Amino acid sequence: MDELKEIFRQKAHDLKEKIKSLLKEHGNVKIDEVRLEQAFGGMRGIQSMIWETSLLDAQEGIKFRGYTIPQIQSLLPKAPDGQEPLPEGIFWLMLTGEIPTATQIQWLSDEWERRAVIPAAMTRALDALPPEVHPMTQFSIAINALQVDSIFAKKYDEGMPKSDYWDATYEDAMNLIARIPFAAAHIYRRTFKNGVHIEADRSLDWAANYAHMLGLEGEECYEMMRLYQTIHADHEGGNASAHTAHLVGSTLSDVYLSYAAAMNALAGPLHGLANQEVIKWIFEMVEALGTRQPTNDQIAEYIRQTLQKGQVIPGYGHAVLRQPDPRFYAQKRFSERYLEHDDIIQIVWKLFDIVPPILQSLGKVSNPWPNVDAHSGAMLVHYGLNEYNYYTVLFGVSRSLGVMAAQCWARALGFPLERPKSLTSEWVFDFVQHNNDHK
Ligand code: CMX
Repeated sequence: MDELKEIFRQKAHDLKEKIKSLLKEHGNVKIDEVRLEQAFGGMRGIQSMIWETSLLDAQEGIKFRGYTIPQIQSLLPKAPDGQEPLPEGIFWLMLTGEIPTATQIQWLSDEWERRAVIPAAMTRALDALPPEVHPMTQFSIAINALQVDSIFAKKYDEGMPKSDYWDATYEDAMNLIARIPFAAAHIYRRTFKNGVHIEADRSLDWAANYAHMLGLEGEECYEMMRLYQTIHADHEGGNASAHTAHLVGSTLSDVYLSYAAAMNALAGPLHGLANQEVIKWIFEMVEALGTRQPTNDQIAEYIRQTLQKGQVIPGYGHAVLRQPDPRFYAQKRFSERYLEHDDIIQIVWKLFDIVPPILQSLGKVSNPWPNVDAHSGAMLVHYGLNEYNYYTVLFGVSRSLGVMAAQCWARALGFPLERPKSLTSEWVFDFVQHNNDHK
């Protein structure tokens, strides 16, 4: 058994035992109560699911196994001469709770490279699609096509015992992560580069090789991709994509099916698609104003016009966060180092000053601050990745790391089929009436 799998196996075994005795002694403890407005309001904030890999704090932002974004940037192994964390490290951390060594990360990088065998079913499925199909739709189809190689599905069919579910899930998760950049790069090149594909450079790490296969070259691009893939990896379990994976996985669908479902959720404009919406909106503004160097007053006026049209300002607001997203700051710091003089980056920074007070003045926006999507597009454009309807795929590739680590945990802890109770409005009216009558 490889070292990563053995560490995970041991930790999962120990935690499973602890949870068993916890539930035996304290299974009736209340950890939350549900208000009517939450039931009608997208179940916001209801504490009702377990997700091991990360936890979101409204003020401090995402913490991966207790480590903030600046901490993981400083602690996780980096490429030689690099300053940004390697995404291999965030996966190791999420799966084991331990900061890996450089040697462990080199092994993981090599292991993913070894597992990156692409089934012909995937390329055939993609190449049958017209190129105008949205890249996220192509991505979802590609992931479903990769499912042909699911070890879990095959072994389940052969009568695998429950005690082996975690093992087959780990194998699938590792294969999926290894293969997903190839699927994503294939989509980009077939859609936007006339099907001229770029051979993998197997000497590169996972993120750098993905950048390379897209056609983004050079150490600075690779560093950007390492950062991008690390910070988008996970955002606790309640967000739409992670929660979808959790729900679908709970039916014992294999990780390919649950991750494909997650990507369909990520493709919505209130979730992952916001990253393409941000840059689209910025470019529309630049065109409407006739300048790439608008003044603050021009930008403020354009924001008001967007709001008057009944539209949201993409990249701003969040269902949980109540401070600027630390992932926004991580990208800002990167851009201050490399991209300070880029006009579009300058606009992103101006928006950071101008949007929040305007949203605050509406009196209804819970969080006027930028989220992760507010910054990423400007960096991608700088490095030549201008096709913004591809951006959510980049986000999705990164999300595979969190979703796969979480699926391994869900299987190892033996989480059951998810099945919350729903109600009708009529039931609710009757319930409230009944409560009033008995006051
Ligand atoms: N621009 C304009 N209005 C906004 C807004 C924004 N950026 N963010 C919130 N609001 C509005 C909401 O539309 C809502 O208005 P109504 O009551 O008229 O419907 C009101 O403020 C209250 O909403 P909220 O409690 O602040 O926000 P929610 O938790 O309901 O929604 C989110 C959160 C992210 C969907 C919302 O802020 C939004 O639409 N932002 C823009 C899209 C975006 O950037 N999404 C990416 C989020 C990150 C991710 O999940 O990937």
